[in-house]
Amino acid sequence: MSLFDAVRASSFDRRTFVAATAAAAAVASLGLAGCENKVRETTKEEKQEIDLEGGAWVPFNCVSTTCASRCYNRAYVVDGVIVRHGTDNTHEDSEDYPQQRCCPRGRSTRSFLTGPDRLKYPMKRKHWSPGGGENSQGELRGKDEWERIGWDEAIDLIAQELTRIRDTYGNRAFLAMGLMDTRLGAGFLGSSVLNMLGGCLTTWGQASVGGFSVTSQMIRGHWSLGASDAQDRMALRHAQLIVLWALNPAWSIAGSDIYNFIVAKRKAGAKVIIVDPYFHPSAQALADEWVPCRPGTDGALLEAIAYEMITHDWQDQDFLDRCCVGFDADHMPADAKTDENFKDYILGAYDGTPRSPEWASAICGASPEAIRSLAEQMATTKPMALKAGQAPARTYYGNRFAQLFFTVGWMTGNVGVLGGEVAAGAGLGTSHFGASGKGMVKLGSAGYAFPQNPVCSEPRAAGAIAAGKLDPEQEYGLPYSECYEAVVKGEYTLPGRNKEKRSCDIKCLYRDNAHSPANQFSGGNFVEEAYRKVEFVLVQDFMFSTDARLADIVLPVTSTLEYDISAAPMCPHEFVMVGSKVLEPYYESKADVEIFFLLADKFGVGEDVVPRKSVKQGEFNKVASAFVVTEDGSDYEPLVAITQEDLDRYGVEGVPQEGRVPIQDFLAKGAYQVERSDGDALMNCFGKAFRDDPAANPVATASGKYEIYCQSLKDYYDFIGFSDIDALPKYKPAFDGYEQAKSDDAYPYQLVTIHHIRQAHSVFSNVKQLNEVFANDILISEYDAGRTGLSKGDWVKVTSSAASIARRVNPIPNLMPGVVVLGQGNWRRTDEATGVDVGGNVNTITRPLVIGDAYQPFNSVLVSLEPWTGDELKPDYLRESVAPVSE
Ligand SMILES: Nc1nc2c(c(=O)[nH]1)N[C@H]1C(S)=C(S)[C@@H](COP(=O)(O)OP(=O)(O)OC[C@H]3O[C@@H](n4cnc5c(=O)[nH]c(N)nc54)[C@H](O)[C@@H]3O)O[C@H]1N2
Ligand SMILES: Nc1nc2c(c(=O)[nH]1)N[C@H]1C(S)=C(S)[C@@H](COP(=O)(O)OP(=O)(O)OC[C@H]3O[C@@H](n4cnc5c(=O)[nH]c(N)nc54)[C@H](O)[C@@H]3O)O[C@H]1N2
Ligand SMILES: [Mo]
Repeated sequence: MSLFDAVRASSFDRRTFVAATAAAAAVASLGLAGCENKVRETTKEEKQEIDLEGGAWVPFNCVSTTCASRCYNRAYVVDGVIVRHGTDNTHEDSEDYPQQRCCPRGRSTRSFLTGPDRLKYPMKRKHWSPGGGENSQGELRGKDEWERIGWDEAIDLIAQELTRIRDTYGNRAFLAMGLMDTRLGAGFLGSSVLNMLGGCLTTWGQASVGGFSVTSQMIRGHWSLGASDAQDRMALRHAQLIVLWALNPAWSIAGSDIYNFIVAKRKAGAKVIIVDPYFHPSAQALADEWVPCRPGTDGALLEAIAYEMITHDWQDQDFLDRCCVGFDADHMPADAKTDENFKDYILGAYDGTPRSPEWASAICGASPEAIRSLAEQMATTKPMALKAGQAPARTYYGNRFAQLFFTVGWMTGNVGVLGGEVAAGAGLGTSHFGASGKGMVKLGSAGYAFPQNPVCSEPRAAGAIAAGKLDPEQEYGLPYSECYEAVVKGEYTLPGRNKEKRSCDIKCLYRDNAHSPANQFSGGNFVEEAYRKVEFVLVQDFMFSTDARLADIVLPVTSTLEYDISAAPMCPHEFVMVGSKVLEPYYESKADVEIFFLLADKFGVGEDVVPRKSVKQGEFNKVASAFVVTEDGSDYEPLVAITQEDLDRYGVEGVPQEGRVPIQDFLAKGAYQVERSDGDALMNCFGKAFRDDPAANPVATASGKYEIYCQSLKDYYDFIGFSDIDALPKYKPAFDGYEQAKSDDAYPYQLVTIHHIRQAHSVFSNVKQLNEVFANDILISEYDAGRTGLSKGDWVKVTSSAASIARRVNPIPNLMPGVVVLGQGNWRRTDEATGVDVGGNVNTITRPLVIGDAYQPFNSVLVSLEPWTGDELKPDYLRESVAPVSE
């Protein structure tokens, strides 16, 4: 059996695919006329080719693991040195078949990977030695000096210390930090290394899509991660109105997705309305109208839109009657425990407060006229694409926002119609993870085998969250947002037990994956104390990152540019990439999986448990088992053809196979992109079958319909017990929300923590030229700046109820008063004397709240701003690296 066949047997379900293509065929048969293809200006790439001599262009995969884009990058390499960056020129550019051009971060890869923060050697903190107790000198973490050590010594020390900790305290003394291991291609993992020793505690929850996940699962039978919600990018061209609700694709999907909106607007003349407290760069490029809305108050705005629709009888009553439950008294679900319905709630039947535009305006800040106009346009322009980013779901009541967003979307009836959509999680892309339907081209699996975690495991938690089935009898570990507080306090909150706590005594923090929890989880003000409390900290990274800085041993890892072949994790819908070696492994770096095998050898774990495999073989396997959709959309075929000569040439094991393109061509080009055209057989119209015949095509909810009134959601939240929700969508003032800001002088501003163009979370945030061009300053309205005497470039202390950070201010005219905006991901740098984070990491001031289904309320934070009176601070691009220097 070839690798392709093996993967094919396990990785996609043919039946779903056939159903999806049937829907696609139905759409295609509508006879949509393909529009003329306009060609963008070509780049200066060809000229660059001429200018450069003595080297070669090599395609590579962006080093960012969690960016929503996956763009085509290439480097001109002379004698192992990158001398020029380039992007996709593998084919002519057109709207239907666009080049996958990279963003400024990808183009800064050379500076990033060979900059001063890059780790070169295994390092040990000078005053740490194994054995625990006094030997740890834990209070020096983050302040100590570093010593270069050899790999043998590093592996010995790690193995010795891990074994001691397990034997002395048991496996629950280990905490594996991070999210999932994308780099190893193994799905969710606590720690591959600790699992070999019998397992560890891990962290769990929702780091990305906030309250969308469980709510979406319960009310519409679908887990929302963008991937399954958004329409095909071709369908977007049929929208007459596009509403971007908290969506800034020019920054969050910078590589190419913003282009889809530009094309959609140009092709169909779609009008674009932005709902956001910030008139962001995408708004500046796309917007016809901006409806400002205070953070976390979207629910009030949505209720007023519903009110306008109901009072004008604009709702799609047919869709509501046939496909939804709970809208009105005549369509209540059988399991409802109250007889409240949405329509009467909105009209004020239950509390005497009609949700009028005037009522909402006082909360959300948009004028009643703007709300009326938005409601009318959303209700009467058809088809409409209503797309929400995740940010409003990353608020305290992100779950309630999710309910209201879908409900109002469904009221407009834009489900299962070409050009219409009600899509959540769109911050993760439209053409990328975003498009509904099946992946058109996908890389396969590396085929590594990792031991399971017997103590607790993220897969169980992830599966349970996705299914809305957390089980209090299961051990899931520490909720993300309180993970560091829990280490400090020795207890963590359990789901389904009335916030009952379980004790933990963590002695070892371990990070062998490509995530940066010390930087990225809320409740970051507990990080230092947590790290200093334990006996041993190990971090694997290519940078001297926030967590690496607090470790006892750091192991330097190779980036994917240093792999012989690197098959990109998480590729887009129509496009896969494969990089070749651009750089030799940086100094003494090793790939994560090589480190895993070194420790497996040390622990004496046999090939039967952990079969060894070279990085090259693993990456090759992903390519060999890649598949691509057949032209008529009815099936898949292997992407690459492989001959015995190829196997010999690459020095890998495998079986020759037929395929769409010779593997050598694929590797040389570095990419494969499915050619698309409007109305092609690959176009999928999400929700069409359900809309046409909901009885025959029920969704996976209790009633089989979309549940505006959702009893199971309410029951589930009551059972988890972290925070509340109602069965009916209802706006409620949030903890640390606008209503509190209004009445509490101590913290008058609402802080929004966005995904900034200069960085992909913590990655790239240390690149000087990106910092200079795209300074991540705290944005404040000109009105508030003027009122409080702040000018551009002034340093301020930003304080929440948790802690303080320092940043420069940038007053702008295009932001709501009362709101401040700061890009997340800056590397924490706590000033030991004052405790203020002068690195400006937003998660130093987000709080460790365990809410909802353990999602993190990153965007419900109230802060004060005061002029900085401490020592003089330098802007990021002038700061020196604090990485240890060792030659
Ligand atoms: N450059 C870059 N791109 C990225 C990433 C990155 O780190 N850097 N990360 C990727 C990942 S993993 C993800 S999950 C996505 C995230 O994608 P998103 O969650 O969509 O991105 P954000 O920038 O957090 O928020 C988008 C907009 O929401 C607005 N907003 C915030 N809170 C509210 C609110 O309560 N109501 C309203 N109406 N608007 C609000 C903000 O002002 C901002 O303009 O981005 C992906 N793309
Ligand atoms: N306040 C606030 N916080 C947020 C968000 C927000 O909107 N606001 N957004 C949240 C979201 S949406 C997400 S998805 C999370 C993302 O959070 P994370 O995924 O934790 O963030 P990254 O910064 O991508 O972490 C990547 C780390 O891995 C390292 N690394 C990269 N490649 C490799 C490799 O091959 N091997 C190893 N060992 N290390 C590698 C990088 O140097 C970096 O330290 O952040 C969340 N945090
Ligand atoms: Mo995310």
